[in-house]
Amino acid sequence: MLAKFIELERRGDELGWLIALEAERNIPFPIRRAYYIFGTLPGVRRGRHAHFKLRQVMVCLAGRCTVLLDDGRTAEEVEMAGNERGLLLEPMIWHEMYDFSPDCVLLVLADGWYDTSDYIRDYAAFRKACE
Ligand code: T46
Repeated sequence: MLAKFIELERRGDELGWLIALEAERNIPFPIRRAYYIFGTLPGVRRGRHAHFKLRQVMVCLAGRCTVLLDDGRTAEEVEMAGNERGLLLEPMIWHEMYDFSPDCVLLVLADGWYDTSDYIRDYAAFRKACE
């Protein structure tokens, strides 16, 4: 299994619910950056890269989408829907996101600041780096 999920414990009561994301507790690294992905148009494929070093956790806050994970040997599709589990995106995992519902919101927590030099955007180069 390439997909590693983190179960996120829901707190609250009949008044409503809350999920806390805590660095080095349920999120297994210090968080340097958070961003969210929304308003993705129909038919769009996002991601299509791997990171050399970055660790990330993705949580689907609303709607749904599909994530493809590929470690250079095997590939796996994961359905993202529901805010009670996070998907751990480790370094050197090629990932693509697609089949977004119009209301999909993906929250991503990362252990590094935005750094374009950490991206591998060429799939052949990624496969070679995996050898
Ligand atoms: C990833 C997947 C899951 C910034 O200015 N700062 C940022 O922190 C990020 C992440 C992006 N940007 C800019 C760069 C582009 O102009 O926002 C625009 C969209 O970024 P990108 O095309 O890289 O978005 P995705 O959805 O393809 O990929 C993103 C992350 O970049 C990536 O690290 O793992 O989500």
